[in-house]
Formats: sequence, structure tokens, C-alpha cells
Amino acid sequence: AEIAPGAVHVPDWLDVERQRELVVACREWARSPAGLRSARLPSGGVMSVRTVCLGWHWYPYRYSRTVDDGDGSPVTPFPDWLGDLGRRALADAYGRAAEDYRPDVALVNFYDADARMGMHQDRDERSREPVVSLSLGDSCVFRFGNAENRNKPWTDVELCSGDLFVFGGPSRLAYHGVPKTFPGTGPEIGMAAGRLNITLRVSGMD
Ligand code: MD5
Ligand code: FE
Repeated sequence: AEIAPGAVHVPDWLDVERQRELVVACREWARSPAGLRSARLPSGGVMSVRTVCLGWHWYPYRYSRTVDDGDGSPVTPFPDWLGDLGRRALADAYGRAAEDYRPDVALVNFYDADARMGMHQDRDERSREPVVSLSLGDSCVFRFGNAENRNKPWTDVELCSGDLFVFGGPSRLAYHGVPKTFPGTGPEIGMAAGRLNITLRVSGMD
């Protein structure tokens, strides 16, 4: 379903077996040297969501090749197979060829029962190529806003395990957030609890 121009929701895009494989991969990435951590905001706050970065390390509000807000570990590489998955996602969501889509960053967000993501824009990438989002585990309320400010109008969409969302074109810079998850709603895919979201992005850097 096209929620807004360039914002396409494809429910149930990943079958359960593929979801299980992604959970296994996320667990391995979380254990790598530049693994799961809560980003610290310049305001002094700490994000309730915990994140693993692949390809480039993100911290508010920039990208680096090493964990510059931590122990300086090199960032975990972005695997080729994840780029292939991103091209298939874009092709299915937009119904057009996507061989030229070359994501080089993945941010894997883990939400426990209390984690939230406030309304924000994703504008730390130098490219405005689409963002591919894959959800695993517990369902959530995803709040898709407008490109002007973090306030209404917005549309609330329930995202479930296996759902794909692509944000491109005029929706690439829309404000968005996750005000709520629904603990205990995830399928049996090897996650004890919580929600995972994998976003694939083009950094526009080299
Ligand atoms: C999440 N993650 O569910 C969301 C899904 C993040 C983040 O917001 O920054 O890690 S990605 C949603 C997204 C990305 C790019 C553009 C737009 C939404 N959008 O225009 O609405 O953890
Ligand atoms: Fe975001």
C-alpha cells in the first residue's frame, strides 16, 4: 500500500524462514566488537533503542568508519547479501528494476518493551536514495509524519514481523517515529522478546 508518494508498505514480505535467518544474523552482528549500544544524544539523553551499525557507524548526528563515540572499534562490514535483499525489496515495493540501488549502511534497531523512537528525520546520509525498512518480532505503531515538522498531520501504521517499508522520493525526509510496541505479539522466529528493525541506506560517502 502506498501511504504517501514514495512511502510503500508491503505487509508480510519476508516468510518466517527468512525472518529466522535475519534474527540469527542480527544476533551475530550484536556480538561483534562494534555491537549493540544505546546512542548518547548531545542533549545528554540516551536513546532507549539499542543499535548495531553495519558499513558505517552512526551516532548523533553523523557517520564514521570506527566507533568514534565508543571504543574506536572498526565497524562491522555490510554484507553483499544484504545489498541483494535491499534491491529485491525496492523492486517489489516500487514494481521497477533496482539494480542501481547500492545500500552501504544498515542500522539494526532493537526495541525492548519500553523502547520508543521520537519523531525525527533521517538526514545524516549525503544521498537521498530510498531507505528500506524490515521489521521482525513484536508489532509496533509506526508514525509517518510530514516533511515540514514533527507535528501532525501524521498517519499511524501497524508494522508487523516480516513487513517491508520503503521510504523514497518525497517521503525520504518525512518525520517519523515509533511511539509504541506491542510486547508478546511476535511470531516464533528465535527472538525471546522485543522488536528488531533493519534499515538499509545509501550513505553517499566513500
Ligand atoms: C524503526 N527506524 O522502526 C525505524 C524504521 C531509524 C528509524 O526511524 O532512523 O533508525 S525506518 C523509518 C524511516 C526511514 C527513513 C525515512 C522514513 C522512515 N520516513 O520518511 O518516514 O526503527
Ligand atoms: Fe528514522
